[in-house]
This record gives sequence, structure tokens and C-alpha cells, in this order.
Amino acid sequence: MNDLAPLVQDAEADFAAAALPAELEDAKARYLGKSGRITEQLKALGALAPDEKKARGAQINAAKQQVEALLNARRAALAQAELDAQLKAEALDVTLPGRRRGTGGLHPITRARMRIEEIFGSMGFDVADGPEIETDWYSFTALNNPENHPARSMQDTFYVDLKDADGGWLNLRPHTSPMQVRYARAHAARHAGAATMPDIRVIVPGRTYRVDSDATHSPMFHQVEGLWIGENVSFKDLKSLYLNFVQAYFETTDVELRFRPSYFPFTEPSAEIDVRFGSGPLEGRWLEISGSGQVHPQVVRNMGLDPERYIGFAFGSGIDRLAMLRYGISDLRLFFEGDLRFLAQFV
Ligand code: 2U9
Repeated sequence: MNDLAPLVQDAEADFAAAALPAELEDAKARYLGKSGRITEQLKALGALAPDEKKARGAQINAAKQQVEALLNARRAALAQAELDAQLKAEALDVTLPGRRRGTGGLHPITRARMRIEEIFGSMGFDVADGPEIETDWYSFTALNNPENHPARSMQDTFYVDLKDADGGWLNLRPHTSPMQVRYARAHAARHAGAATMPDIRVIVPGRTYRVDSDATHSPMFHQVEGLWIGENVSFKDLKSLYLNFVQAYFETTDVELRFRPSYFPFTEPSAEIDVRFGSGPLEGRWLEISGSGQVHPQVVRNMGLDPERYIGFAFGSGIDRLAMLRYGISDLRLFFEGDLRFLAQFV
């Protein structure tokens, strides 16, 4: 013990009173700073006689080391306290439920298309997909559309500013039929020269384009068309196929079909197909859902087949319309607006 003991005690009390690192540094200056109490003691050494200087110097240094040790201990304590407070503030409750990602879902048109593919698939139909930019021959000529048919006009069909190899204008396909011609030609070519050919049974769902836009028409829409060609395929096959399809698609047997005469260049005879439900929200009303017909002999020829030997039927429907009927949607435009309040209902 010496007269420096109270100084060390004061430093300990001062350091303990500092609640923040900045306050601790202020307190440090009062002892170890330029005119701090330890520094003053060291300055006073100069006035002492040489023989006293050594002993006093040792005392002051010991006191200085004690003060420095107290300072470092307090610094460490304050740093630890700060870390503890931060950890507490940032504490993570790992038992809380996580934030889930929003669940995506299939668009109602995609769902309708998949239902249609599954039903026709179960009845032995292949599902084919094809180009959306088509040649003039596949979109029109092969389907028996005369040269001056209004469907070929720019009021009805979107054209691409490019010509195909035959000199015809490329177009955004106005129906999926061109792909059925492609499919049928490939099928016919694969079996050319063989004694028999398995029936062609295919549906082609996909995007189609027409110059048309209002509450019931979108310039881009979705079609599904089907084709069944063989040596002995008749309208009665179409009728039973379609009844099976409608019953499976709408999940009811309480439904009737009606075939109404119509006209398409690619079928002869042609018929619109109407359905009438015996119950439910659409009860009792005839609803037009498809077009159909026996494939025109010229179209059979364009497939690379002999129309004297091969015969069959085709049908076509708007997937958008089938989706509207199935899910009770009244405005076609809802499908293409991307409004999540609408779309989330189908997840
Ligand atoms: C080939 C031969 C014939 C496909 C057919 C329809 C009747 C038809 C429309 C209904 C409403 C399409 O979505 S819609 O605009 N389609 O009415 N489509 S027969 O006939 C073909 C197809 C391919 C080789």
C-alpha cells in the first residue's frame, strides 16, 4: 500500500460508473491522459532526487498497470454487454412457422387442355403439337380453302412479312388443322406401300390466331381439333366418341348431343355439335361446343391418301370455350388479363 492506492480505487469506481464505451474513454483520460492523475504523478518525478526517483517511479508504474488492467477489464465487460444486448435484440425464434412461397397453379385453359388430352388419350388418340407459324399451303390450300376464300384475307388472318419456299405468305395459324395435315401425311408416308395402314387418330391442341377481338373473341385463342381416318370410320363413330368425351369432360351422363348441319371447306357433310345438360346451371339450353364433319375427299388426297379407300371425320372446338363452360366463367378476357384474384381460384 502507498499513497497511490486511493487513485487506483477512484479509477476503479470511475470505470465502473461508465455505462458506455465513450464514457469509459473519458474516464481513462482523467487518469492516463495528457493531464491525467497518473501522468501528473510521472511529471512530478522530475523534481525528486535521483535516489528517490527509482522507488517512486516503480510505485507509479505499478499503479499505472493496475489502472490499465482495470480499464481493459471494464472495456471487455462493456463489449460483452453490448454483444449480449445485440444478440437479444436480434434473437430468432426458430420455432415460428416459416414464410411459405406462394403456391403456383395451372392456368384454367391449361387444366382444360390437360383434361381433354387425357380423355382422348384414354380413347386411343395421340396428342400432337406443331408450328404456330405456318405456310399458306398447310393453313389453307391443303384444307380445301379456295384461293379467294375470305379466311385468307388480311381481315381474318395474321400474316408474317415473309414468304415460304412455295412463294405463299407465312401466317400465324388460324386453326390447328395444319398440324393434322402434317401428322396425317407423316403417318401415310410411314405406311406407304404396306398392305394396311393403322387408323389415324390424333388430337391437336394449341394456340391459334385470328384478327378478332371482343368479349367472346381473343386474337390469340386455343383450339383442339381431332382427326380419325381409316378404312371403315363413320359418323356413328364420331357420335359415340363425342358423347363419351362430353360425358367424361363434364363428368355427367345427364347430357344430350345434337348435330346441326353446317359448312366447312374441309369437311363434307359438316355439322355443328350442340350439348344440352339435364341439370345444373346450364340446364335445358342447347350450347354449341364444336364443329365437325366427314373429311372432304380433296383433303384426304392432300394427306397423301386415296379417298376411295380412306374416310373419316374431324372435329374442332375452342379450348377457351370448353374451359368457360366447365369452370363457369362468363368473360373470355379474364383468361388473358393475368389477374391473380381470378387465377388463384383455380389453384
Ligand atoms: C383436317 C381435316 C379436317 C377440323 C374441324 C371444325 C370442324 C370446327 C372450330 C370450332 C370452333 C374451331 O375453335 S373453333 O373456332 N372448328 O368447327 N374443325 S372440323 O377439321 C379438319 C382438321 C384437319 C386434316
